[in-house]
Order: sequence, then structure tokens, then C-alpha cells
Amino acid sequence: MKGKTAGDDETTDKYSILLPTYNEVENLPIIVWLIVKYLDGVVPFEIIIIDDGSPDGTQQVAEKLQNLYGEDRIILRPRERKLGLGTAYIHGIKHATGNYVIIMDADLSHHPQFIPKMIETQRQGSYDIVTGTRYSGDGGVHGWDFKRKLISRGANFITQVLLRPGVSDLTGSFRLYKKSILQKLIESCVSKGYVFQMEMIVRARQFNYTIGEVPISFVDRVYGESKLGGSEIIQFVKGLLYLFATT
Ligand SMILES: Nc1nc2c(ncn2[C@@H]2O[C@H](COP(=O)(O)OP(=O)(O)OP(=O)(O)O)[C@@H](O)[C@H]2O)c(=O)[nH]1
Ligand SMILES: [Mg+2]
Repeated sequence: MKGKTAGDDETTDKYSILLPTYNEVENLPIIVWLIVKYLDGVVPFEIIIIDDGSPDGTQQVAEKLQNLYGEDRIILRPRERKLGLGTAYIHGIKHATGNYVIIMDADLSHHPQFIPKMIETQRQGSYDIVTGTRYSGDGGVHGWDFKRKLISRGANFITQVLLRPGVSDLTGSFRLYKKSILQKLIESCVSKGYVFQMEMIVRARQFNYTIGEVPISFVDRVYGESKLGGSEIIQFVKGLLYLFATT
């Protein structure tokens, strides 16, 4: 098969989908339903839910979903309190039994309909990473106001100019990774917060990992509150400058 190397065997591939949640009680059942809809019978997969003690009862809903879909499909790895996204991934990946890991938001901004395309792209190019991109092909952003679009575009643009990573969407987090690659990347990343997603790609380039892109349309969250505030933006710029100075 095209793009295959010795040792690749699609028949044993399994996909572990990490869903970090904080106050996603309305969104979680829908995203799980959609993932099952698009992947059931297509590839072997498991969904790992990492809930950080959401006060809205997300974990209770996750337990109900586990009863419904079974313990081999839905794996629960809750933590007691909100400890942040970066460490949620590290915590979740420890329990992943797949050789591929998919990271996505649980707030319906990332639509599971794009996962089969990401898998196909990965297989065709034998990529180490496939990233969803809002900024090429049919990709796009829906529901953001002008300010939010400007921040996202701006962050991508400045990063392109400073670090030249050769990937069109750096701040997005809808990605497919070879598990071993994701583990190495997480270990080598130093930043916290929004800049983390970008650092992953910048480091991936340093290590010469191959990256494929799939256009996605990103939809702003309908339920729940946005957490992007002024402090996140300042953190992002600081993190970016740090990477610029050190890579
Ligand atoms: N486990 C865990 N999940 C988190 C934490 N912070 C955010 N999340 C989840 O991570 C995903 C992305 O977070 P969001 O708050 O949607 O971040 P965003 O998409 O940049 O911003 P908005 O959608 O505008 O709020 C969502 O599924 C959140 O529920 C955290 O500290 N711990
Ligand atoms: Mg979101």
C-alpha cells in the first residue's frame, strides 16, 4: 500500500480519543454519540474522559455514558480538581491502549465527522501527526466575533513569522498523533496554557516529525462558558517569545 513502511499494519491499529472536560455536562453526551456514530465499525477505538471535578456534574454523565456504551469503549480517568489541559492529556495518555491518540475538545467545537479523514490522511502519508486546520482548504471558523478571530489569526500569523513551522493552524488542538510521538512531545514541552498547542508543533518540527493537515470547520461552543481572557493572551505572547528565544 502507498506510503507504508515495514512494521505498519493497519489491522492492529487502535485509536484512543482523549476528551478532557471541565463543565461540559450538555456537550459530553452529544460528542460521545457523534464519535460513536462516525467511528463505530470503521476503526477500533476507545474514548478516555478526563474530568477535573466539574461542579456541573459532568462526571456523573460520563458514568452514565460508560454504562450505556461499555467499559471497553468509555474509560473514565477523573481527577479531583481543575489541574489544566496539559496535565489532563498526560494523565489520559497513560491509560491509552491504542497506538494512535486523538486529542479534541469536548465542547463540540471539534466535530467528530473529521476524524475518519484524519485517519485516512495519516495512513496515506504515514504521518507522525495529522492536525486539523481552520486556515487552509475548506477549513474555517464559525461563531467567533471579530475580536476572537483577530486574536486567533494574529497568534497564528506572528508564530508563522517568528518560528516558520510550515503548518497553517498552530493554535488548534484537534489532532491525531502516533502515541509514542505524542509522549515524547509532551515530555519536551515546557509551556502551559494556550501556547502549549503551538509548542507541540514547533517541537515536532525540531524533531523532524512529519505533519499532515486536514481542513476542519471549527464551531464556537454553544453551551458553557469560554475561558479565553486577557491573561491567556498575555501568557500566549510570553510563551511565544520564549519559544522564539530558545528554539
Ligand atoms: N480535564 C480538564 N479539561 C479542561 C480544563 N480546561 C479546559 N478543559 C476542557 O478542554 C477543552 C478545551 O477547553 P475550552 O474551554 O473549550 O477552550 P477553548 O476552546 O480555547 O475556549 P472556549 O471554547 O471559548 O471556552 C474542553 O473540552 C474543556 O472542557 C482543565 O483544566 N481540565
Ligand atoms: Mg472550546
